[in-house]
Amino acid sequence: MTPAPCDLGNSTDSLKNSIINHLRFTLGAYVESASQNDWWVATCLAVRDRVMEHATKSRTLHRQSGVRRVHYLSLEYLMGRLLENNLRNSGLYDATKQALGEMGKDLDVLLDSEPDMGLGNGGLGRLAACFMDSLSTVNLPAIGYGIHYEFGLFRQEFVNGKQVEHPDAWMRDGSPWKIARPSYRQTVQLYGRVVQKFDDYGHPRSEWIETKSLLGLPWDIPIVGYDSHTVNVLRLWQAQADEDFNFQVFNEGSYVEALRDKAIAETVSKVLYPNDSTENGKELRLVQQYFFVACSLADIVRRFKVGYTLPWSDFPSKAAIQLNDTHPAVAIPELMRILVDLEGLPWDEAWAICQETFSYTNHTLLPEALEMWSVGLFERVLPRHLQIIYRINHSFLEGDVEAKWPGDAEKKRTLSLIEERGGKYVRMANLSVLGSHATNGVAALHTRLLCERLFADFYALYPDRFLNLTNGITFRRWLDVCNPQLSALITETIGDSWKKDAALLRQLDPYADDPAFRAKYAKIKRDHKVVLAEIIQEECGVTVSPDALFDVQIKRLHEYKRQHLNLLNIVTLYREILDNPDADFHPRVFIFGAKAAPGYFLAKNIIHAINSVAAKVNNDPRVGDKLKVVFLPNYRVSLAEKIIPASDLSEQISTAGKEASGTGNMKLALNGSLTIGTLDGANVEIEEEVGSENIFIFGLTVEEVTELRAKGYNPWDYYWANEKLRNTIDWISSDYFTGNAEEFQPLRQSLLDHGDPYLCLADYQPYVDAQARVDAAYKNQDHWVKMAILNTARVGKFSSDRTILEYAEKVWKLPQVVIDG
Ligand code: 9GP
Repeated sequence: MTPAPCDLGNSTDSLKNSIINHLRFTLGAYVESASQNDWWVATCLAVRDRVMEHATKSRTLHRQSGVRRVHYLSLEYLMGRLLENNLRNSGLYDATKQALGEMGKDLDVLLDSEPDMGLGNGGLGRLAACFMDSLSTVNLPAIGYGIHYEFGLFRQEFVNGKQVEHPDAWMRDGSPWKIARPSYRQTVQLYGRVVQKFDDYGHPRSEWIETKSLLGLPWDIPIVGYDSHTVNVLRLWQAQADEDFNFQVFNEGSYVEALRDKAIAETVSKVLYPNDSTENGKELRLVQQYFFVACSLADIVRRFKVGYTLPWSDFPSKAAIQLNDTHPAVAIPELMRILVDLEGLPWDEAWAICQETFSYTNHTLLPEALEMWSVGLFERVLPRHLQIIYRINHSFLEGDVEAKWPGDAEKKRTLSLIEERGGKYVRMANLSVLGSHATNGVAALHTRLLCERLFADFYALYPDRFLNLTNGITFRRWLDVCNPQLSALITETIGDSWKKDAALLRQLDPYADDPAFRAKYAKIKRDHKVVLAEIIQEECGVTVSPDALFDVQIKRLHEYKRQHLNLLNIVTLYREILDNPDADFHPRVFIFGAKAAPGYFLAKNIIHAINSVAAKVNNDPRVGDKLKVVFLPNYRVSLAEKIIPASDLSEQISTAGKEASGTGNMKLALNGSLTIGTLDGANVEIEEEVGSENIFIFGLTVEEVTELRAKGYNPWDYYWANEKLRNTIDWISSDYFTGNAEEFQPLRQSLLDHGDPYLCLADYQPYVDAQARVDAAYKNQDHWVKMAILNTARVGKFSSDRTILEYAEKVWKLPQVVIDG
């Protein structure tokens, strides 16, 4: 029997019906008395119903046509809120707003009540979220795989200016976006030992026995593309015990103990590690990585086997697997284990399949962020995988390395998958490069440094395997959703095709000279600043003027990102204002948003220092409105969406060579915030695009940094040579700001006694000078707005649609598959 079709139309009436039906039948609520949360859930479900149809269609068509799919493996997805994005991408925004309006509900209020899905730390996780959006938008068959963390990135609060962390229970009340898929549950093995068995023909085979097992329950989140009917899914694995209950222990009379194993198993997907540069050495982290990788690979293999009887050599033509950083690198030995131990393939054949299947993106050059696992720990958790890694390593060193550099022990030492100095460690970055057919960096400069420095020997061996794929952002969320007013102005001026082809934004270029357009553009910026001023008042209790220059640094708190360099400039300005109250200085609000890893002591000291300086400056009557400093607590995607459209100046001031790309720099430039930045990461390409006259570049280049270090960098030389700098550092580390001169000694020591590892002192004066250029430029508002417009017009290159299409063409060799409406 064919069921009667349900009304899933896009009209206002049809949406109204769906929302009411969900209120009544899914939530059991009366329309008259439903809570705000009920309305939000019912609205999400009404949208989800319409999207699921396309998700099923996409999956079916991808399966039937047998096309290659990409599987994006990432430990983090920083999705933010989904409702508005889904409404705008699917074209349901206006009808839904009206439907709710007719029922006396304000869509904006509902949108603002959605908790952020913060399953990531920063750039890497947000990039994965942008990529998911683009994959659906450009009609590529894709599945994202990750972990269903019960707690996302911690919620940050400031107590007396210091960071305090709280758990982020983002789905305490459930989430209407996720759908359980119990029929695709997987079992994962861990620990145990390996024995060798022989088959009837005397062929040896390894068996992993006496393991502990864990279940992985998949949750699917549909990913709606813009103006496309492709709906891919993000599949997140939740860890479960394979037996809910230990009956033996229960029968022995211990009810609570009987649930112990269940609780232990569930910790695996409990919480996201809150460090954006890895948590080396933690057993639970390794278990998390293997858990989600094993579930995902089993799922990919299951799909490969369903309906086909293809030879394994066809596997890469059906499945591309992208490793988002080294976090999922254990997928390489896992696929080898599946192919060799479970499927009985010869080693060399399996290895060829692996290399053809995997590709790897490197996101950092920071040595402390390059993952290494102690061999002892690895062997205990994944004994068979360690054996496989040893064998891969042996074939590699005695094969390609020996052939290229015969008898060169030093080359073998640097290229080995095992670090041997100071204990034995598995090098996940080397494993990722070796097990993949393509390794990419995320900005041109970063890729050059990968090839010249981090992976120089691999590059010498396999030059064709390296390529650059500059990062991007989705212009839907980072313009259409977060700045609908600017999006509307652009559409009114050049049409709406830019939403799918961002290069078309260049058509705005001539409008920079049009006074009427400039006035509209400037008004939109000012309106956003008024809104942000209200948020600042509410969150920080500080009154700021929307006519001040809003100077924004929003990103993770890390020494290499140099929030403390920003602070040095602020304190310098503070002194100048006190010394010279009549100086012609345009009022400025310095706005920070940043979380520090809970165990990162110096980063927390910097947050405290900024908050303490802020408290003094903001309450100093001699300063008045000229200078304000605010640190908005709990920086997250939804807060970024409010700050970015209101920003005038974007701080991208990392030490050259340290920021792989950055993506906040792209979001801010797109929204007409001019960059003050070093020649680092994607700043280099932003300058190329917007023109050097529309950006404020300063500081040491990568080459100059290397030269300076080679000469022997001594921060004391800068300290003694520059009185302003000396006064600034001494003032911060006095008792002036907190009443306790000890408070910021860690910061002072890092800048002086510990050698200033990120060269703040070397870049101090060039930075202060660049800030003076900014001040002068801002005074000519007409010209400033022109520069802002040119930033919006010229950053089309940084659309993640472009990035994803490059991955599809150059790495995954993926066809676009258009799904009919
Ligand atoms: O630090 C990089 C950042 O520069 C880049 O934009 C982002 C996305 O590629 O990745 C960050 N790296 C990490 O979060 C950890 O490797």
